[in-house]
Amino acid sequence: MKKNNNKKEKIKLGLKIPKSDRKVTSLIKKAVENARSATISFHARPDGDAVGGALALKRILEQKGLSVNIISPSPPPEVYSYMEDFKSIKTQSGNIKTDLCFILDCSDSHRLESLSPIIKNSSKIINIDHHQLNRMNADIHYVRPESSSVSELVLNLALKMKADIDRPVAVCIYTGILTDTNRFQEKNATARSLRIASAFIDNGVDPVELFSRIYGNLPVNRLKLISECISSLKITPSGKIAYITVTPEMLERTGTTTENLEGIINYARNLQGVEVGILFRKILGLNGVKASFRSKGKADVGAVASAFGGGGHHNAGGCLVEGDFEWVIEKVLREVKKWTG
Ligand SMILES: [Mn+2]
Repeated sequence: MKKNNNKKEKIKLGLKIPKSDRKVTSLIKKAVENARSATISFHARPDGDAVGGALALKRILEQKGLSVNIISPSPPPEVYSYMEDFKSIKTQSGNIKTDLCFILDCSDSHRLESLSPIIKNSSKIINIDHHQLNRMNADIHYVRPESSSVSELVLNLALKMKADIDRPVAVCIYTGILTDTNRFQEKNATARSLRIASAFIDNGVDPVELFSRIYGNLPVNRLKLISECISSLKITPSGKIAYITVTPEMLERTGTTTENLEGIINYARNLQGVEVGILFRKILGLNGVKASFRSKGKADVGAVASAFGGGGHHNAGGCLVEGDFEWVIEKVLREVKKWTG
């Protein structure tokens, strides 16, 4: 396939928007047609899906003549700086008195952290999300838990608005799908998300280059953290539960932050014979432990997390449990064992 180097050229995807999404996307389309300006925001400590979805949406709305701001509650990861217009993302609230306010990938307004009060004063709020449980207050809800990513929903909206999907938009959306499906490894790697990726690759998106920009760029201190985490790994006598424990000292020693813990839980879950992987993290200055769960079998870890006041879905969940480190671990393991036997 000849690579297309013209950024402006429109990509022909040959994809239709899902029937069930037509009504809500046409509502959003109307709102966009009646607006002149928009703000886009997303959850704090944004990931590839939040950043990619927002940058794609910005470009699409600008095409329709809107002036658009992206405001992030915390700095977006530099690893995504290859995306067009990345530098335009602001971290200060600035002027958000815009006609529309899009909130992406955010299950709860608390996850907007410092921005949550500002968003409340905004005019029309459009909530685009794919979390199982979404508690956002908004005027229009476009929430699809079955979708691979928010970026895929942004693409559906672009199709509805008959926007030009050019290479920069495709790169952003591809990034969102790739990162949110954990490299096409999780349940949300649907046939449709793979079809979208395939159409983008046919039109000049380079999957090897994007993969190496995102995953072939591992800082040494993160590898040191992974090494410490793996050293902490324990497996219960049944062999069905594996858990990693993380202390603030481990982060300090390796010069890393909690963001660097992303994905490390998979080392526990992916072990042979293991059904549930857990990551326990001691919280600095708090008598509590954060537990994250991943399962690959019948164990419903969302239910386990809910039992401790947290949440999630069948294969992934998280909660914060008050109490001493060792005591919490024991208590949580007992709950998980109800599922693994
Ligand atoms: Mn997402």
